[in-house]
Amino acid sequence: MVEWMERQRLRGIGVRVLKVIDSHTEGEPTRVIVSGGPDLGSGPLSDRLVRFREEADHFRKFAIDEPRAYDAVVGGLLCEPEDSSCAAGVIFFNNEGYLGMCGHGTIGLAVTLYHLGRIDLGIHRIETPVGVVSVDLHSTNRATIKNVPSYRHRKNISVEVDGIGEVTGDIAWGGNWFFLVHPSPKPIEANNLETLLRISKDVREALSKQGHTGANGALIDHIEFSERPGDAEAGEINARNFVLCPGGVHDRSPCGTGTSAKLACLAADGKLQLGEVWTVESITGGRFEAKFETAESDSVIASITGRAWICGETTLVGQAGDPFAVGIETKGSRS
Ligand code: PYC
Repeated sequence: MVEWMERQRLRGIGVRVLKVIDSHTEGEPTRVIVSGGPDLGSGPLSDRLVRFREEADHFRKFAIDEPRAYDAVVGGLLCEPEDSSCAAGVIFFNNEGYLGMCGHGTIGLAVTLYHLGRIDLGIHRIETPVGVVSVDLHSTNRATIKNVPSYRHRKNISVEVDGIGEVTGDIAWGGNWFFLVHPSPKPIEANNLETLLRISKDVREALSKQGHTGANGALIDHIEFSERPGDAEAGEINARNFVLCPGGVHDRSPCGTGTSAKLACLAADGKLQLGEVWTVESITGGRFEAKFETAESDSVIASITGRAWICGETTLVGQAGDPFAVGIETKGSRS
């Protein structure tokens, strides 16, 4: 019913035009809406996110669902920041809903803003629904983000997963909620991708069924498996990871918020020292270099360095009467 009403609403609007810039960060796509997006008013971005979800969710679907995009695309709605010391505000979203923060997306956003001539190289503050982050744009294609404080919420949580048995991991916050499993239940190799997707979805379902959440009952919607590199790469990278995103697809990059959550766990266990560089490679070969500073209490501020490239400047059009103007639901593939 809600879906039907959204379709009617978009049909009623008639022709819709969104200007977007596409980039990818270490292989993971970001689509920034630069004009034509919903007017969410002013106030904290966390409130504007609620308005986006409740009143304008059809824009999210229009911008990143098929037939105009595909499941891996993360969208970013460029917003006027409330805090005037910030260069921009952004609300990130995906094929399933909304994100608190997005690490690869913030690197993509910085490269996009530079491409548009809206920022120079150097350090900029960016407002997100979960707090202000900063980005240091080193060159046209390389940036370091400093994330919101990241922390481990629970250590060594075990869940029983059908067909696999007991899987143990940590629950941690890095701007989104993660369950981090080490070592990975299956080797992190491209030819295991389907199996990793299936197992990670089963782990996520088991966590939810067995009542495990982030702080204040928050849904754990990202699952990260990691493993040590093989001998050949041991000097180059510290770990390889696989991250399941909320919409049922894997992050092509090593996931900025997931890497932040991982650093919080490594720091809490004394396995990574202040300022020490942790290089992580995704299942598709994208790399981030990460390190942390201590924040207040038991959290860390993670810095994540990666590269992004502009790959499209597009005008998305929704003509009146288009039955797929609010996207094609591919929910089946997400479960
Ligand atoms: O880089 O934080 C990230 C991210 C979250 C979901 C996809 N990428």
